[in-house]
Amino acid sequence: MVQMTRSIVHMDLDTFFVSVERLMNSKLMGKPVIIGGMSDRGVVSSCSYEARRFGVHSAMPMKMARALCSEAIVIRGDMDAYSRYSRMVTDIIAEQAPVYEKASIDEHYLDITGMDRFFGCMQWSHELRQRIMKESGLPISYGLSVNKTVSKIATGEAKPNGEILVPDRQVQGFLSPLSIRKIPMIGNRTFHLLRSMGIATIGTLGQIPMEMMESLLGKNGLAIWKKAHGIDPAPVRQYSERKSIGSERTFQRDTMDVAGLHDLFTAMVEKLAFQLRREEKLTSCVTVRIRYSNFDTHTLQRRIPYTSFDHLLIPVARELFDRLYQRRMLIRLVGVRFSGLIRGVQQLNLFEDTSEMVHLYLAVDMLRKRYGPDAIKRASGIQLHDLEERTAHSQEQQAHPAPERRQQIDNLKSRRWRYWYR
Ligand code: DCP
Ligand code: MG
Repeated sequence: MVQMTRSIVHMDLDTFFVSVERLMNSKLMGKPVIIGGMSDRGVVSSCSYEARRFGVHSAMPMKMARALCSEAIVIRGDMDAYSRYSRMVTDIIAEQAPVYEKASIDEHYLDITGMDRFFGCMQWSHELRQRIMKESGLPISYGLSVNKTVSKIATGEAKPNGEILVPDRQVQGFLSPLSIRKIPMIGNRTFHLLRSMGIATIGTLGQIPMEMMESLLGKNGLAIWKKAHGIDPAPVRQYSERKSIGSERTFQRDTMDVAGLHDLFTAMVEKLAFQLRREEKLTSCVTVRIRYSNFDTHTLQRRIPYTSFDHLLIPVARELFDRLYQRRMLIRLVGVRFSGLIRGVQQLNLFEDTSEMVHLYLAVDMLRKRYGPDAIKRASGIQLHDLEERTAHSQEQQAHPAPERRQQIDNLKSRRWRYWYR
């Protein structure tokens, strides 16, 4: 069977957090703006092009960014607003695109294969981009090409405020002169290794035999080799708000112990939030469920700004439970679920300016990664031991497949949201 050439769009908002701040305060237009925590230990989340001219870039330590650009206006994050605008853009895309994937808080992949029969893919994408900019007020760029990798690289080249088409026959010519850094997956270490071998451009990288790349970098080497040749069969995975992770407990003996149940929610949320962070995901919706002894089941859910932090999620789960638990009746089952998942890592320092908090999370997650999810728990969650011992069965479900391991490791290594190649 002849494989049909696909038409894949990658759209990414320009200087997303900064652009939202500019919508709320037009005085920030044309000025160097940095979004990041005030503490020296924080890193840059987003920065305007005026700040980039001084060498500032995302994930750079704030201290360094301020040293490079002392006149920059530094703003603490407003995750609430960013989440609202992120949803607004997703809603517009969802209305127009046949298949789309929300890849992070500000980027989407669209599979518009076949659209050319009606409009022409470039025209269709152009109109969608115009609509997004008009309705949200935010600048956005896109790349249109034959697969996700090439389109993502094209978006990077189109920025700021641009659009690029890379047709099938031009893929090699487009990639060749670009720096190897532009290949998603090439982190700092791989970059320096390849640079030390005199490899600077994707074109040169493409001349290295596949076997050599594999022996040099293992499986990763093979994947990089493919990307350098513009090969990427990965499908656009339809985004669903309903994909979720959750946890449920059924009690052997039904209970009315509210304090114990609060502790149980703490422990369940803590475990799930750790799972989010480990998989580099954020949630934007919490659902709590209770079942009374007579099997009456009630659920309540709340949309929240994107997060993966237990100290933000625990109060939401507890509050939902308090609102649900109105009839002083015995409870048979409780559950909590996170949905509206996207890929991403929240910069804690943006919102909580205590570096102790950042370090606490890092330390706790490290212990859990090494010794297992139960290695360390909140004190309030510990008393729930009693309750847990009575647990007849505990069920953890995952309604979607775990993301590719390789990508997780790469994301962790580069500690960035998604631009591995910058
Ligand atoms: N982000 C973050 N920490 C990072 C990287 C990103 O908090 N290390 C947040 C802030 C960004 C948003 O994610 O605004 C989107 O990330 P991008 O990499 O797309 O960066 P920008 O949208 O800011 O800039 P660009 O115009 O290059 O896309
Ligand atoms: Mg962006």
